[in-house]
Amino acid sequence: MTGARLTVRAIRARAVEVPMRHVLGTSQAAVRAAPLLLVDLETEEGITGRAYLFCYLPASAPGIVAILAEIERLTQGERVAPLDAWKKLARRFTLVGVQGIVRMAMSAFDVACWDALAIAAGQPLAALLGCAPRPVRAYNSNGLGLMEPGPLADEAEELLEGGFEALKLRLGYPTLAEDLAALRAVRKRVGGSVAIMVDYNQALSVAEALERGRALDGEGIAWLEEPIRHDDYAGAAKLTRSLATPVQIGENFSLPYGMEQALEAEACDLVMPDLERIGGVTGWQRAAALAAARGIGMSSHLFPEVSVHLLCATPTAHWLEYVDWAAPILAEPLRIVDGMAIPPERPGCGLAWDEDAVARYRIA
Ligand code: SMN
Ligand code: MG
Repeated sequence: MTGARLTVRAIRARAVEVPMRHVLGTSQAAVRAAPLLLVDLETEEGITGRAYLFCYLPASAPGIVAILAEIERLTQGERVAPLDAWKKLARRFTLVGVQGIVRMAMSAFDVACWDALAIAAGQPLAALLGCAPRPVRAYNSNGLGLMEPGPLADEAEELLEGGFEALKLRLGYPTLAEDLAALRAVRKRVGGSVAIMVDYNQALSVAEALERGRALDGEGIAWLEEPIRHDDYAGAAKLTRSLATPVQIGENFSLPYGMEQALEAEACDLVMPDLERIGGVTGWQRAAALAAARGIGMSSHLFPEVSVHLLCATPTAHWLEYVDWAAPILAEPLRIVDGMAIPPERPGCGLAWDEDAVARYRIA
């Protein structure tokens, strides 16, 4: 089978809702379970490529499934060729808009295509992209939502298990004083050598972000993530110019074009595209080239299992965001050793479903 040419036969998608070990209490909403859509791309040759999406809401899943059915109709019988498929699908979906859940469905198909190609080549995805798979440094992004400083510090300590040397804290409490109290409680507990990223999830106005950002400048945080509305690039540029702390954005970049606009506007110091919004492996590679041309550090958002391969192939790779949300439904969850994510040596991305767990958490 090695090196075989692959042909699209069918796309299967199943929705699961997986309880999270640590509640993700963001400034916008508390997330207690991960609504995931598991995608299987079956080929005529018998190889199956896999991907999963994070749907944010269980209600998003049926819409994505419907778009995947349309993608199946448009690609059935064609060679598995993700760049060609992206071009064709982007054209077919232009009138509805290559954005939102349309772009998420396209990204899942793209990832599944690359997975199938890597499996057919007998290579881990990183190797297919031209890199030796190697450990990637990761920060633990589970939990650390908005809560009282005491339990927050306890959770921070617990999250260092696995040898993590970096954590992400959600901020955006009603007052700056509460933000500082949360951050200082975590810092005190984990010590000065642990990197702390902070994420506001777009909670602030530009004026508030200037005030809170200046106060945080003295606290030694690794980055200040999404302090304001994600698409206010002029506002973000002002913050980037005014604050000493690196400004991080990117989980809401829509396709490489969105990231290019942000970089043109000098809206950030760092970028962290999200696999399902940037356009899968194909979109990621294009985004990585943009970041490399400007020498901007690029981290991943969610999807650590696939992102670990992509960061191996990213010239300005910075940090992998580790979340364990898919681990309960994976036959072989991503390994973390001494705070590093280890790309599996198995062919493909290494995604395989634990079917018993899928049956347990299935919602559609
Ligand atoms: C986040 C991720 C997924 C859901 C909600 C919030 C967060 C992050 O912004 O960067 O991890
Ligand atoms: Mg974020």
